[in-house]
Amino acid sequence: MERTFAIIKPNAFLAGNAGKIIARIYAEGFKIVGMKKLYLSKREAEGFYYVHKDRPFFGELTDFMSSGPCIVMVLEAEGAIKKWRDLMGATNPANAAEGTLRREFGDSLEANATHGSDAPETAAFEIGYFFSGLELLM
Ligand code: YYY
Ligand code: MG
Repeated sequence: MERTFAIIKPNAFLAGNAGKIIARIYAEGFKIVGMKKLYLSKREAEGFYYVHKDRPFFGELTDFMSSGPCIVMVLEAEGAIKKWRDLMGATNPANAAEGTLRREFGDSLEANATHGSDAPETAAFEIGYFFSGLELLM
């Protein structure tokens, strides 16, 4: 079993789509081993997206991520990292396949509804950024 880290981003949360996304997560066979609602500060969003700090979109991305509540989750499944990225679809909702979450709930490249870790190392960093071991007991 593998774990990945997921976010329901502020645009999806504020549009009332968190419930639909969580239902889809269960329907696809993930186990949600950790989940909480957070309202990130600008500084917390910058820490999370630190890998992108030199990219031109960093300022706007971290403004967006601190513009409303999100839901952060740890998902468990066989091959969870790729499985979750496949379910999310392409980064830009305009390029995301029919049936993916970003296609259905994404509003723009920046406000693309969901986040998912892209590798085991980033999953470990991202899970540890938001969750303590005591929050992930089962
Ligand atoms: O992993 P993923 O979320 O699919 O894309 P990343 O390349 O890691 O970028 C993180 C985040 O930044 C993306 O979900 C939207 C936003 N973004 C942007 O606003 N403009 C870009 N040109 C590229 C990414
Ligand atoms: Mg990424």
